[in-house]
Amino acid sequence: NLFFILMLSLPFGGIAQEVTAENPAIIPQPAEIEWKEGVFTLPEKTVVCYNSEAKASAAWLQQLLKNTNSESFSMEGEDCLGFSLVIDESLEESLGKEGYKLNVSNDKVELEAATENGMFYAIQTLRQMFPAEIETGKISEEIKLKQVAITDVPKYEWRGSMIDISRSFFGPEYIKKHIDRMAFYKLNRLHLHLTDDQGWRIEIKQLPKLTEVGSKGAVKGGRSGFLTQDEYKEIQEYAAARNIIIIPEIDMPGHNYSALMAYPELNCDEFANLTPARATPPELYHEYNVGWSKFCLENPETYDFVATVLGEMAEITEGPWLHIGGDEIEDPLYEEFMVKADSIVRGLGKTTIGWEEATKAEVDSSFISQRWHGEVESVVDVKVIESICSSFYFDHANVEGQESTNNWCKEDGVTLKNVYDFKSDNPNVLGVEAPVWTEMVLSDSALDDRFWPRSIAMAEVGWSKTENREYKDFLNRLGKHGERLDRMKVNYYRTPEVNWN
Ligand code: TNX
Repeated sequence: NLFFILMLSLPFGGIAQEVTAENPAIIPQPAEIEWKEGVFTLPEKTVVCYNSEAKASAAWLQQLLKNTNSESFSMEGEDCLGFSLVIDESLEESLGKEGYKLNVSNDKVELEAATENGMFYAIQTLRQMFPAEIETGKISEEIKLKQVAITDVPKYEWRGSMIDISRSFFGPEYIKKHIDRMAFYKLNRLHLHLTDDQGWRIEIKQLPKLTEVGSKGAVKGGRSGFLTQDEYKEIQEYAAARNIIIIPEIDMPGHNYSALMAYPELNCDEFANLTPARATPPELYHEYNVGWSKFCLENPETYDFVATVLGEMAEITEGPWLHIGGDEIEDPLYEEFMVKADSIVRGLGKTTIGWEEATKAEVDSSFISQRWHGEVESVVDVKVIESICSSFYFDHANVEGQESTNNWCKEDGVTLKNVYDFKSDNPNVLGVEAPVWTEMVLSDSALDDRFWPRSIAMAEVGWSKTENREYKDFLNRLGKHGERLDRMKVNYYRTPEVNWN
């Protein structure tokens, strides 16, 4: 095992010489990392000491140590045996809100950060230094960690992942599993595409038909269902403990047939132009076409509906953002709608995010544009999230010819290298985010295959300095994560480019 050090006793009795194996694979690559010659041997008894700010963080470390041979407990103060955790807000100047320092020396492991979030990441890095067995059970052998000095800060503040739970429903169990995996790779934003033509997936108490009627559909072969507000809040809390903020998307004014089914008065023309609605009575939609359904924008009641939905979403959402979609729709009143919807969101005390088309309208300068094709000439100077489809549309094939993929943006698929090579020259960039649309992703294992390992490449794009990134070196480190991903039960696409361990 690469994580262990082979100890050779010299024949003439005396000092043991350490022959070090390869360094453990840390992903994403830290800003500064210096491996040392020696090791830290985990003692049979450890005392994790922490200052009062780091109390909750100590519990995370404890969770890791319980799978080792060391008997461990934690306490506030400075009587440490092996591990010390310090959270000190004055470190924010050098480490930011998410950075950390991790020092493994001869007799101790020291973790420092300005916030619980930074400390959480220090622990994730440490976790990657332990043998992969730690993911699944107790290791009974003695554990040696390589000595190292790490100072780490992220490149971008936005390192996101998006699940389309509308086309095909993925519930709390999958979402939490995804949050765990994201957190391990220091991803910090989870965008949930909650509504689309095929299904409405979030309970709105004042508009019960949205879920009574609108949640019943899905693409052919996909699951239906919805999140109750309580489930949504629980997911949000689970995510927050792992430094992940949930961004809910209510896609408007198009992509909303499921809402039109529930409340037909939101249509201008009683479904006359809507493809599936030609059936009487109208049926839920199970196909893949986009760009055909929309709210009646002349109708003032449409705005009541929008205000009610966004009002409830703002109430249950802890994060500062609401995503209002805005993609793929033609309407003479489109721009006016986006401006009004943006102001409704701001009135609720949140910041608006929308797909890049929205910036054809004079939205507020606080608006955040999520770029997917990168072709819209924005009329406002706003911050952007890069989700450029040729690099980050993970519904696309991992490799040319992969089954059950629609590769409209890039015929030969979005390869690991396409992801890794992404660079933004946009001065307003907040970071990166990869969506998986689920028109053709019907099972948990298929969704895993689309997310992994491409999300790991994106995590490094989002976290690591450009000058610290090198594709061959990344592939090498990624290969060493194979066993760990197996143990975490991730059904990742085993790209032949990587020598998986
Ligand atoms: C475009 S990207 C869409 C989605 C589809 C996706 C399929 C965007 C804002 N809209 O509605 O699911 O392509 O790749």
